[in-house]
Amino acid sequence: MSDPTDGAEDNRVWTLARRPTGTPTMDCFDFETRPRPDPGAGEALVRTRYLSVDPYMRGRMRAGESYAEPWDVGAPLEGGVVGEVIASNGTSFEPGELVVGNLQWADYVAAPDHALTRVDVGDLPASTALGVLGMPGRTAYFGTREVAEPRPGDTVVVSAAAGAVGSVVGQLAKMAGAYVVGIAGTDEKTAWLRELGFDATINYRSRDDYDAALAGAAPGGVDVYFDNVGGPITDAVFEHLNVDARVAVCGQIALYNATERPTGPRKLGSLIATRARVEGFLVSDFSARYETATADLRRWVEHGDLECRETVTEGLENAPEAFLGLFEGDNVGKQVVRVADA
Ligand code: NAP
Ligand code: FER
Repeated sequence: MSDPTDGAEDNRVWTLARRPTGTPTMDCFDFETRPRPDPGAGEALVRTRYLSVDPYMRGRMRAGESYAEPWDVGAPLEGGVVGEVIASNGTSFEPGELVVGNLQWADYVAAPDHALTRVDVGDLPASTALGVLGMPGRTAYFGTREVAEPRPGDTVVVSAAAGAVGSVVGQLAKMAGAYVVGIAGTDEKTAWLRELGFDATINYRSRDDYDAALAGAAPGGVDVYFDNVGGPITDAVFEHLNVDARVAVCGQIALYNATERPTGPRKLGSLIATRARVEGFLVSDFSARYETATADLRRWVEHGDLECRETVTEGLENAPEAFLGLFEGDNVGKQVVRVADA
């Protein structure tokens, strides 16, 4: 049998070719072939199964500091990866174990013990460790329960509702007894949201009268708004907030490719009479409780109480395209890239 660590094979790696202005394009990425890494002392060799593409990575393409470190020009891109340990050079991991980490967009990576976390997805696909059982699922879990706090009878509006975070938020809000309105960009997505139990949906790409759409979908006004997008959709929702409404600011994807910051204030005047509370959050604020969240989410998925969908792009070579598709609404549910089979 051949030694899987003999370094004979090549390793394909995506690097950042240049920083984009506005909407990123394929020429921002370079696909290189490098030698397969040898795990040094205290490192494991991980073979990538799936990698995650996420909206926040647009921020990593910028030079400025943010909550995520910028990617360096010329250096490998990195993000959420689930992979299999194929060799261990003095780590606590055994070959065959499934791990997640913030790792390179590559076929193989050598990583130290502390950069890897063992995952147990049970009978679910390994990719769920990047979706409902990973960062987006936890974002929905804490953002809904700790920030948005829907109560029975509340009207909850979720934007990017058919995405990785939004689709889970809507289902958790239903579990909390709320009336849930989902906003998404295609009829296929809104049909899926209805299957998930959303009470009303708006396809924001098929109409521009957002105000009338919200009046129809949420006639009693909005008690909770889980904002994944910002921009004109959020402006419209702000006009429908009820007294004591809560707005959880999770993401602003509609603005991530903007070349200038939008001028403000936008609709903040609506917060005065409503005394609404607007609160931003990062999933990492809740890192001490990730295990509880993942255990709950896994149990709900296994019992059929929570449905999750994934859009799987085949092949490491197509990872940038999958990433760019997030800004076009190409994904339903969590967007992942399959790099290698089990
Ligand atoms: P996602 O929703 O699975 O994918 C992005 C979706 O955004 C697209 O499918 C698209 O769906 C929608 N979209 C793209 N451009 C848009 C635009 N201009 N206007 C309105 N909708 C647009 O992504 P996700 O991973 O679940 O993330 C959702 C949001 O949560 C992002 O803003 C992300 O940055 C944020 N987030 C925040 C945290 C945190 O800790 N605060 C953690 C994770 C994610 P449509 O077809 O509906 O347009
Ligand atoms: C994190 C905090 C926030 C993280 C991702 C985010 C990968 C995403 C934020 C966003 O999309 O706005 O620790 O880990």
